[in-house]
Amino acid sequence: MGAMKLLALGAGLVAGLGAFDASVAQTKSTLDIVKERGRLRCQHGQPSPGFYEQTADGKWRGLDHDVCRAIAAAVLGDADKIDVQSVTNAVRFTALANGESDVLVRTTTATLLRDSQLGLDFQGIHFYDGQGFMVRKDSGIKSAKELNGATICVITGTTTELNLADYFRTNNMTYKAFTTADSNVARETYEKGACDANTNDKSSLASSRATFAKPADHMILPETISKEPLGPVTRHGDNQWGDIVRWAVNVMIAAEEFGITSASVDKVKAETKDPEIRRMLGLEGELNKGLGLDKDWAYRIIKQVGNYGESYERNVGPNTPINIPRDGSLNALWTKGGLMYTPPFR
Ligand SMILES: N[C@@H](CCC(=O)N[C@@H](CS)C(=O)NCC(=O)O)C(=O)O
Repeated sequence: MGAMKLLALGAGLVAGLGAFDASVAQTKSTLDIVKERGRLRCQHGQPSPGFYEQTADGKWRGLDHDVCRAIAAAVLGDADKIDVQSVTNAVRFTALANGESDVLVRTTTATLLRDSQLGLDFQGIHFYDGQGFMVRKDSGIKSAKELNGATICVITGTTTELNLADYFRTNNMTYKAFTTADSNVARETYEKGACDANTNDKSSLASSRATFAKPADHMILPETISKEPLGPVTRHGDNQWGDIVRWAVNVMIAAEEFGITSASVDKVKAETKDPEIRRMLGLEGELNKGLGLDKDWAYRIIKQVGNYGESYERNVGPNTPINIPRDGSLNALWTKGGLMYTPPFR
């Protein structure tokens, strides 16, 4: 492709950010496209351990990846039928809006601008996060308020970059930003000591720290400087697909509330008399109809992926290298003082 053509394409991509019209580009529903293709195109970013990462055999796993697995289980009957796209933060929204992926699940924060100006919709929240700072323990820094004049590693095209500016402005402090679109470069630059602090969502900091040669040499400062509600994103205008994605996540959360796991779902399905569980599992009513899915859609999510708590524990919980405690956090179930709450299955 010639340079001019590339330039034109680039300009188109940028322009597309503000003016994308999903109805023009896509006449077929995403559900039909995915079913015909037989694979779900799931967009993650550069690997972020615990959220989306590749194991030695090339398979993807993680809390965010499990959302894609849930959608694939519901729609295609098989949680493994996924093709992963891995692009940088800077182009993630354009790639989704252009139809290159069916859903974006990659530690992405719901914000007003993203929801209303990029041709996208956020489909619920599956991890409540907030931005923080990581420093080397031997720096002696104990609070973000001590970062005046610091050099800070930050990834471009993120809410992180914007919150960083807000925080220092509000606190009348200055900083030098080391910016990069590449999360690996941000991580490595901080680890080799070229930045005094690394800033990101606290979960991402925990995830990065787990990749360091000496994780115990680093600490995450106590301040949380923003709200980062992370959730899956779909194209604006395809409401049924949006419903599928949102309710796939809801099934995982509600299954935990109802005490149903991947191991127990068969027994529950055979024996339960609970009306709401019966509706969720397709034993009564027709809750599947509006989604365009068969009656076993929710059963398959629980059977093949598990409930939210199972996914949390195996991917980011205290028994993993990521080690993000859940008890007492916003990510606990609402019945345990957290924010994980779904509308009723009726
Ligand atoms: N939640 C923020 C920040 C997202 C973020 O920076 N995520 C990290 C997680 S380590 C990242 O960039 N990962 C690599 C990637 O997605 O390419 C946003 O939506 O802008």
